[in-house]
Amino acid sequence: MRSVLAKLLFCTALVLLAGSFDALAEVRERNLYWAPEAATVGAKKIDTLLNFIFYLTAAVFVLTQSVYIYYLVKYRKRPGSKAYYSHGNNKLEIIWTAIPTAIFLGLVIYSNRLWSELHSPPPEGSVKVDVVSYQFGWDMRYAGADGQLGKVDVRSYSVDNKFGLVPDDAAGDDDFSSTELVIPVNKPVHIYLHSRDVIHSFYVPQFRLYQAAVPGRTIAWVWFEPTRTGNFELACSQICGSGHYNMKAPIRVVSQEEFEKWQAGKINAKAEEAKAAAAARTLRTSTASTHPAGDAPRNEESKL
Ligand SMILES: [Cu+2]
Repeated sequence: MRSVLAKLLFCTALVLLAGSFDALAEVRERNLYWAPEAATVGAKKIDTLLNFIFYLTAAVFVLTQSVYIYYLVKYRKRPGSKAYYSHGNNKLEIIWTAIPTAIFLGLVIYSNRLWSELHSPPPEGSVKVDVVSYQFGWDMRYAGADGQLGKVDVRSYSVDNKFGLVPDDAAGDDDFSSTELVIPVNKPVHIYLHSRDVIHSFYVPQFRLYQAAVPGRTIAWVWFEPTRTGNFELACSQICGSGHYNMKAPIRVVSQEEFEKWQAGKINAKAEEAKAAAAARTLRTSTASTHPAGDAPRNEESKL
């Protein structure tokens, strides 16, 4: 008994300790014993369904158990009382079969409609983000000034090409990257999910979103619309190796103005970077043409 108590105390301490490290994401101060507060349009719809099922099940549980306990006490064994043999009641049987059937059918139809709504094509004008998972982190890629994400191919992945951009596609030249997922509020966000190595999973509890990232595939059906600004955490929820516990990235849902400001800053930085790279290339070419042999001083030395 004492060892069970010690184990329970140890587990509670662990949970409390894990909770206190929650520095990046939204800190939960209320609603601690329920799901975290929903933060997307789809999440709210999922909650409506989940809450309905929960309260219905709870009501049925309380009702059936109360009736059970009542009859258990009422017809307990007492001296002189005789057992009564019942052979059932067809009318009652039909009623208590028909009601659950109708409820289950309703739930099937409603949840199927919700599923297809959440998996419908993303609306026009969604913010497109390429999210690449790897052991053990996340890289995000956004379209540059042209508003177009460059094409990617799994065969193009390399140390210098972490998104697997296809070199011939000019649309990818101005794409910029980020290690945090910054998105505007009240606007649909379309995720293109990739993995560079093993299976990972895109999981945001407040978005009620869980989608595996499979190497070699582009998962293009994930989209959502954030309903409130705040800091959240993108955490991998597929055990993917020794560093899995720490595979996370910050998510910032910001106002449209703040998003545009951040985007403009990133686009400018990318343009500056491209300019510096072009200047370095020109310098290299001119140096090479001045010293066609490539390594002039040593050549002169060897002549001596
Ligand atoms: Cu992972």
